Amino acid sequence: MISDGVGSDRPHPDMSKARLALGDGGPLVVLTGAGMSAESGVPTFRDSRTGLWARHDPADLATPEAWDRDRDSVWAWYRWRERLVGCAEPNAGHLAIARAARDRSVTVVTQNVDDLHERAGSAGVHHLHGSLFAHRCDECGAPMEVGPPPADPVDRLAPPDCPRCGGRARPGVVWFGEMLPRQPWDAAVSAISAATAVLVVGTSGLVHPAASLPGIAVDLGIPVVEVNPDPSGLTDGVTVHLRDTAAAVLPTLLA
Ligand code: BV8
Ligand code: ZN
Repeated sequence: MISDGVGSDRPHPDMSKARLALGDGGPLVVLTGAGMSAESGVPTFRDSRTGLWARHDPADLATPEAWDRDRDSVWAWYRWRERLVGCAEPNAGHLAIARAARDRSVTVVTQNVDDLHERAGSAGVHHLHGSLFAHRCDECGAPMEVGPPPADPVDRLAPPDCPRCGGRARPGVVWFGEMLPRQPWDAAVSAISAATAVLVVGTSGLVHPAASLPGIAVDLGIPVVEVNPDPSGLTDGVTVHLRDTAAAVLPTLLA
């Protein structure tokens, strides 16, 4: 559907081309970015700032430098994001991706650190940039239970101590300047190499190395369909660009 603001349900002019490109049977890889969760109310990295987000630039805070400089602010920001995601629900796009796995092999590879794909029913999700809910000790690396985030946003909060070594908890995400974990990356590359189609949803294509994944498919001659209301760094190279939002088009695209 074209989300032209008047609720029209005219099929998207490129929908049949996109459905043809995805085919109807072979293994599908779905690569998602922050735009996938936008319609669940989770802000993207580059859209207008709201709430606590207003005072923080994610690209600045999601770094080891910010963590070394002001650990309590960074920890508070991540706990606020956990709370925000905990109050969010998977949107129609997440649900459509989960449903598609009933009829074909679907591998979800996400840059997102939320759990909305899992809560929509997708299994085996590969998190290239880690997870908001995988806290670990900054010293010995042991997974840590840190309890629920505070009910109200706070500007500063001290991360708890590791019961094993006395180190401090850190968020289980990959910061800018940190290497990606091998397992999800290798899984993503091998899934793409074996795919008959790749669907890219809600990413600006600016963050590497994740942004290089669709290019692997393009180089292999595998059709790539992009869903994004705006052009991205990937758009020039994809087979079809559906200029619309995830929740608006995925239920039809993957039906
Ligand atoms: C690495 C977890 C090797 C944290 C994230 C200089 C020094 C060091 C590194 C670099 C450097 N220069 C470049 C680099 C590499 C760097 C990088 O790519 N930087 C960019 C900014 C230039 N990458 C790294 O550092 C990576 N590691 O390279 O290691 C290395 C090591 C040392 C030195 C050199 C190299 C690690 C990157 C991982 C960072 N962590 N997340 C956290 O969440 O707090 S990345 C973060 O950005 C999120 O995961 C997010 O998903 C991701 C990418 O953003 P997008 O998902 O694309 O989101 P964005 O907001 O940008 O776009 C949203 C899109 O959705 C838009 O296009 C919009 O139009 C669309 N949209 C909006 N609404 C909807 C929609 N689409 C559909 N439906 C809608 N409703
Ligand atoms: Zn420890």
